[in-house]
Amino acid sequence: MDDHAIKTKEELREESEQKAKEPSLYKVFLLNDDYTTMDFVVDVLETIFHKPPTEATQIMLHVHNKGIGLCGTYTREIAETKVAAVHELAGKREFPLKCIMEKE
Ligand code: TYC
Repeated sequence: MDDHAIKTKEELREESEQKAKEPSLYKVFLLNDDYTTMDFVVDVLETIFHKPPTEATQIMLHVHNKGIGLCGTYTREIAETKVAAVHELAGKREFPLKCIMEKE
């Protein structure tokens, strides 16, 4: 909408409704590396991202072959929690696995 136009009551109501009902979404990705085991990545996708075994394996292989892969889309707090959980679990096992989030 043109910034200089005066908004109708309906436009203002729609805007505030949208703000209240539609939080921003974030994509969470895993990155490939040479050291993290395939089994561990599949485990991460099953336990942290709740992927069924077959899909977890497909995503892991996609990351292995392409360098990056989508694990899921979440609201900001959930995405932040997933990223932290991946890094915490990987750190415990001394794997350099990286997980990033990007606003949609
Ligand atoms: N490239 C790793 C290997 O060959 C496997 C791997 C897959 C690592 C996905 C990280 O996000 C990753 N062991």
